This record gives sequence, structure tokens and C-alpha cells, in this order.
Amino acid sequence: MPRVFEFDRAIVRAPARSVVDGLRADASAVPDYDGVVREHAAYVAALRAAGVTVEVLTPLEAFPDSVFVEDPALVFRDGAVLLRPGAPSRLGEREAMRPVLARHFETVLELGDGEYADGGDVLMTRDAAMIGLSARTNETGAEALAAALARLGRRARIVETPKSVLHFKTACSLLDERTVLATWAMAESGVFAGFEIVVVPDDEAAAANALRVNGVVLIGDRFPRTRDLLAKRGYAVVPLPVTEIGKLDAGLSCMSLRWKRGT
Ligand code: CIR
Repeated sequence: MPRVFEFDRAIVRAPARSVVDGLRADASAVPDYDGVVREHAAYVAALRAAGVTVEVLTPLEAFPDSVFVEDPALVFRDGAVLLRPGAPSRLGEREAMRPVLARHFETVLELGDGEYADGGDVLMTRDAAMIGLSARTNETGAEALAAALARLGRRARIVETPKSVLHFKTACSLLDERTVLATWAMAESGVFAGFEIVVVPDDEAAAANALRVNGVVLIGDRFPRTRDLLAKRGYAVVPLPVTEIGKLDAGLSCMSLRWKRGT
């Protein structure tokens, strides 16, 4: 079995011009389209440099947040789950993802009516998928997703997401099979009992949404203290620009669906 952070394939979607109208908590922070495009391109280049073959889907103008492909689906070497994003403006992204999943996976399970879950609320660890309840992921959705994962031979744990954060993974990421990077609130919640926790400095909370891909950890380039913490622990850190996507309450995990093909 590959380790949970080993990937050789990824799907991303190029940002639409409408990305500037994406959902965000701070309406006054308007992202710049060209900036989002540059940040997305740097992200794709970093995935490729880490050994991942990346398929770039065409932009979807009707869905401003469709660049965040992680939310409408979950993918694994042996199957995929078509999710039901919890924000009404994002629901249609699910239908756009359906044929993409069908091209890559023989088994595609899906959540039913009223079963809402965003991929941003799912942290894959070695032993289980942690599903965070949030404003986007309801209990019915989390339970349906846990059942779908069981059909794919995977365990799940349903957990709480700290109230002030959008998605579970806004505030944490996996660094390796034993270690997570997390905000203080997430670390303190006890949800990561049994893991080693690297806590991001309070003034770099957004750094907690990092992405371990094969030998490297992608992190935002606005977080020098987190970068140093990780480098001291021996992680190979790749800083990436995230200023514009940060305005959309997004980070590095959100922009790809990743998996490792079976042999
Ligand atoms: C949203 O609010 O849905 C988007 N503006 C950001 C989604 C970020 N996705 C993620 O963290 N998985």
C-alpha cells in the first residue's frame, strides 16, 4: 500500500474569470484573477515537480469556486466518492465532476439527497479518514460518507471542526503518517490524540493548510515561521504564493484531487 501522502496522479481545474466572485468571509477582500491564475500555475508546477502527473480541467465560469476541486469529490486508488458540497452555489460542481471521475475510476459511489459533505472536511490519515462536521458537512452527510468509505474498505471517524474555521483541513494537514500540522485550537481539541502535532504560530494560522506530496510539504510563502519549524524537523518545504486564493478562504489542499494508482 502506498503511504497516505504518496501520489502519482492529480486533477486540478483552471480558475474561471468568475473566481473573483467566489465565496469568502471577507467580502471586501477581492481576489485578482491574474494573481489567482499565477498562484494556480505555481501550484500545478509544484505538483509536477513532486512527481505527480496533473490533468488540468477546463474552467467553469458558472461556478466561481470550481477551481477548488477537492470539495466535490474524494478519490483513492480503488475508487472515488462523488460528494455533495454544502454551499448552494457549489452544488453544481458535483455534476461537472461526475464524468471526470467516471473516466478515471471503475467504482464511483455518491452521496444522496440531503447528505452534504465537502472534501475540505476530510483528512486522510493512515488508519482512518477524519470527517469534520462543519457548516458545509452535516451529520447525515458525514455518516453517508463513512458508509461509502467502508464500502471502499476504509475506516472513518466523525469529528468536530472548530467553530470559526470553514473546513476541517483549513486548520490542519498531514505531515507524515504520525505527524500533523495544526492550529492551536485544533491541537487543543484533542482530536489528534496519538499523533505528534506541530502547532503553527498564532499569527500564521492559515499555514495549517499545507499539503504533503511525496517528498515535499507545500506551504504558503507568507508563513516564514512555520517554514522554519518544518525545516528544522527535516521536512523539505516548498513555499508557494497563496495571497489571492487566501482571500477566497482557500489554501493548498483545496486545489487538487490526488491519488496513487494501483499496480
Ligand atoms: C468556498 O468557500 O467554498 C471557497 N471559497 C473555498 C473553498 C476552499 N476549499 C477547501 O478548503 N477545501
